[in-house]
Amino acid sequence: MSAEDPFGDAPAAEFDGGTIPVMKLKDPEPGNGLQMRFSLDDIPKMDLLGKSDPQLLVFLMDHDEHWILYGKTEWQKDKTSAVFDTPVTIPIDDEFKEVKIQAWDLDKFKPDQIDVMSNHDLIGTVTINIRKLVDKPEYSTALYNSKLSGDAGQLTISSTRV
Ligand SMILES: [Ca+2]
Repeated sequence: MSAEDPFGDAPAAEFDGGTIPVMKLKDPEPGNGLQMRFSLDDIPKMDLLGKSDPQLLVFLMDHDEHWILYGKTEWQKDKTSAVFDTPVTIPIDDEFKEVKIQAWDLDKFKPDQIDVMSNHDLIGTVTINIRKLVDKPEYSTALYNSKLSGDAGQLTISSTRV
């Protein structure tokens, strides 16, 4: 994944094409969590037929400077813009400086196929300093994908301390 992500300066953890490993952390202490809600606009069309089927994945960097999947939204079907219902809460902690968010277009929806990311297409990626999200509760940014000629969508994050 890192080769497709010029803005993620660290490699993804060893990925064999199967299910992405998930980082497990204790829930943040009250007041030390940042609950992020997401919306996505101008989603590029990744499928030949129909619109994209977006889902967002949220990554944090581990001690070995690998991005590890930490949380995800639900997926939605056939969208050019989407407001996701599922928030993701990350810790506000000196251990984690940045968060990486990827939008994927899902192509296979059977339960035993949906967590295998090689079944899906990367729409775009952005890496954001967590401090910026704390300072700016409504944060909007473009997603990037070196394989797309145009924009890879516009991500808006509404953040709340929890
Ligand atoms: Ca699709």
